[in-house]
Amino acid sequence: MRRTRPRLIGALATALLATGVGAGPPAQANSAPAATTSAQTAPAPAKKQPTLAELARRQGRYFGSATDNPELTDTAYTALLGREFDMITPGNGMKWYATEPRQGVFDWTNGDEIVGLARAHHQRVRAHTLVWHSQLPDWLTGRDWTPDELRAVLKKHILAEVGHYRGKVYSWDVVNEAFNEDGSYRDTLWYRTLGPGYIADALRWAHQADPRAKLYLNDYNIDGVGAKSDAYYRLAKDLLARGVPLDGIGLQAHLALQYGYPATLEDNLRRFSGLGLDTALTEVDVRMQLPADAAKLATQAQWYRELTAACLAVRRCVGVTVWDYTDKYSWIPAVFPGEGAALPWDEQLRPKPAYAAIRQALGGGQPLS
Ligand code: 9MR
Repeated sequence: MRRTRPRLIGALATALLATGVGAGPPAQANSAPAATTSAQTAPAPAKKQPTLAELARRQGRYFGSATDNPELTDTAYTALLGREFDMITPGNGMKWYATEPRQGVFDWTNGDEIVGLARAHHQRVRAHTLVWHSQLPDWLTGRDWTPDELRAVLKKHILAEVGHYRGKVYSWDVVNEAFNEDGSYRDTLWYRTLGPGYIADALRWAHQADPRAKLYLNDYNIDGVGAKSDAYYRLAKDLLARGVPLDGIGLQAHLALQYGYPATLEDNLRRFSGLGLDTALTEVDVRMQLPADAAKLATQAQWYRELTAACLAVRRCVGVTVWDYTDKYSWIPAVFPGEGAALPWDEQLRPKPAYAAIRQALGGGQPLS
């Protein structure tokens, strides 16, 4: 019996914390005082803060987050995801390994779950991604294909997937990460077997299957002007000249404090706009070497502020998406050991200085000091 007491106290403390007792005032106190005698003594009801989505909408933009199916059982996480954002990207659920695990056998379970959740919260979906060299099923990578065979496989996949989500998604990342750092074509299954024409083909098939979806090419390290983003600029110009249905360029913006802020981001967005294309920041995170400290978090906040402002400054930049919103579910620590803390909310879903900085850039409030 003696051992039950600490447990009870622990459970009580957890329950109190969960209801906000002892944790300071709730962030969004909406309740009016229970009984007041005079209007003069009644404190003004606290105003509900606009969300990132609401702030972005006032600027004619969206503010989005990626998410992933395993996280959706976390109710605190999904509540914030549903509240704060108006655009959702499935981090993995629409990739080839998930959607066509066996040749010709399609599985929409994960993608549908995320589209359903987005709908329930009146959010749109940036669908991701159709043609990529990574996260392909073994049946596709485990054998050789003739060009004719592979073209047929690719066409069938795109028509099936884009057809399934026709009318349900805002945009598609049709081709993901097609170039090397020096601007040469990445040596992938697609390029090796089909040549560079696979990109135009993929865009045409996607357009055929959902004429209203905005079709994007998407890549990392094309945030600033440089050899790799030049390659996209040339390709985009060429595709448009040939009447290929391309609507936008997605700049992933996986940034790292140790590599510096891409100072030419805004110029880069502007030159794509000049071609008549939309742009978007599609997978934003700003990682750092751990442990995080106040100075690093302040720099990170400044970067989030700047990149958000850069998008607002360029007419055709349609929105910003963070690659999940909380450090709890960031891909960074698993891939870059010793790095992390890349997102605007920490692992306990508490907003970091970056969150206030984004709000400020969107015109909605002061940064945290
Ligand atoms: O967030 C995704 C992560 O869960 C996967 O393990 C990873 C596998 O490569 O892919 C992540 O998302 C990537 C995105 O699809 C394309 N750009 C880079 C992202 C981070 O790797």
